[in-house]
Amino acid sequence: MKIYFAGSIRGGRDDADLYSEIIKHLKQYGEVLTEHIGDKALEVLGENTMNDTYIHNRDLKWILQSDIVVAEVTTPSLGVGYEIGRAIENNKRVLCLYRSKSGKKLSAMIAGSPDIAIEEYKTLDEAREIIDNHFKKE
Ligand code: 6IA
Repeated sequence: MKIYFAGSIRGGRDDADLYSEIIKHLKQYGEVLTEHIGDKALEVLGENTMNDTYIHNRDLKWILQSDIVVAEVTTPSLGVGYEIGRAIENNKRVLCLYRSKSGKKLSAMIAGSPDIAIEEYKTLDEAREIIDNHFKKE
C-alpha cells in the first residue's frame, strides 16, 4: 500500500509535529511517500536544491503512484487543496483529517466534495483511531 500524506508547507508549519505523528502512525499500513512533510527542519520557503517545477512533477508522480491520499487540512494550504483535486481527478481515494476545534472553517470545496472522506478530530489519539478504522475497512 502506497500512501501519499499531504500537509501544509508554505501555507504554514504550525502543525508540522502533528503531521510527523500522523505519518508515523500511517507507516504501519504501508509506505508513506511523503515523509518529509512532517520534518520540522523543512524550510518554509522551500529547499534551495529543488526548484518548484521539480517538486510539482515529483509530487504529482507520487500522487499517481499512490493508493490513497491522506491529507491533514486544518491549516489551509493551496498545495494540499491542489493535491486533493488532482487525486480525485485520478480516481484516488482521499481521506481528509480536520481539527474541528481549530477555529478555522474548512473550505466548501473540500467539505462539499462527495469524493472525499472527511473526518473531524480533536486529539492525536482520535486521529490515530480514525486512521485505524479507515485502513481496517480495506
Ligand atoms: O502550498 P503548500 O506549500 O502548503 O503545499 C503543501 C503540499 O504541497 C504538501 O502536501 C506537499 O506534498 C506539496 N509540497 C509543497 N511544497 C513542497 C516541497 N517544498 N517539497 C515537497 N512537497 C511539497 C520544498 C520542500 C523542501 C523544503 C524539502
